[in-house]
Amino acid sequence: MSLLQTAEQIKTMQIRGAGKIAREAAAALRDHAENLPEHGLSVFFSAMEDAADILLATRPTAVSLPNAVHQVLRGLSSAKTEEEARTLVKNQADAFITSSNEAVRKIAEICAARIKDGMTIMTHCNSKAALAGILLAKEQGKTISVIATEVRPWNQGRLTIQTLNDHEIPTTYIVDSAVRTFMKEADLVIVGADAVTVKGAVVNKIGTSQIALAAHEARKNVLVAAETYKFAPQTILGKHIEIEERPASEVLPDDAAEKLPFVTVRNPVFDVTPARYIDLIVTEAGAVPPEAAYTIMQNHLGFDMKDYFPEKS
Ligand code: RUB
Repeated sequence: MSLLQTAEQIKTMQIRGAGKIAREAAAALRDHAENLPEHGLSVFFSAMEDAADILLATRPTAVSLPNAVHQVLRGLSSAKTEEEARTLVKNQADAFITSSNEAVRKIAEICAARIKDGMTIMTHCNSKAALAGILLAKEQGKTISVIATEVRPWNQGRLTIQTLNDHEIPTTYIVDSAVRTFMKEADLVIVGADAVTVKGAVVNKIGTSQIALAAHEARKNVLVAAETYKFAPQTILGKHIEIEERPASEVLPDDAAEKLPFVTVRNPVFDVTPARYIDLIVTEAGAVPPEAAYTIMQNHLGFDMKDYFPEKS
């Protein structure tokens, strides 16, 4: 698949979920670098910079995307030959993909250790990291059940219930507005993340903050499964995470909307859950309270685009 095809698939959500977006973007940069004709180092640099820009323009919220691009292109400007530059991109992309998959595996172990026999877990959207923990708990022989939400308007919950069903995990499927009603039946909430801010706030699929609020009210723990590359270092300097707003037609078809001239449909697809409604963020480096977000950023992430494109400061 070409880089443009990958970008299009991210934009149209055929490739979705923050971790997968990051891994596919890394692979796209690697393949793009491999396939670029030899035209000299500066042409290679600017072609890779354009490629990064195309990927970064696809969806604005998941910081796994800029963090992956950053990790794949880090140090590129110091390459002395085109061959060296190409090899660097390939090695860093492969390393990112391997460590990303390994991170999900480690997160699964930590989450599974917190899932006790007999527990019911509520989850939202379709997070590979969150699901990995649930699947591992089942693999470990624990008797568990899940409450999974529908996730309007894209119905990512269907993907989640398919996976849970494939693993023979008893699952209750509910509409998003039923989470408070069902919270009393849950023992634990596990969700994924698209971004974690320096203050430990978690940006995830719209509706996550309501679930966290209902969990807080019912005194149920909320775990967020988030690889370290979901942490957003740009928030240290006060930059906000942009919340993607998708087309109104995803919520109400155009022909219905046309008949309702006084109605405006809004479709933000992520929301922000403040740190005080989150008990633990489970990363591959360990489970940490949300207040430790800065430490995770310091120890696990570089900081700025200018590291690899100095002129772009
Ligand atoms: C997906 C979503 C997921 C996170 C984490 O939103 O909000 O919870 O991306 O997923 P969308 P993962 O469907 O709009 O991309 O744990 O797989 O990275």
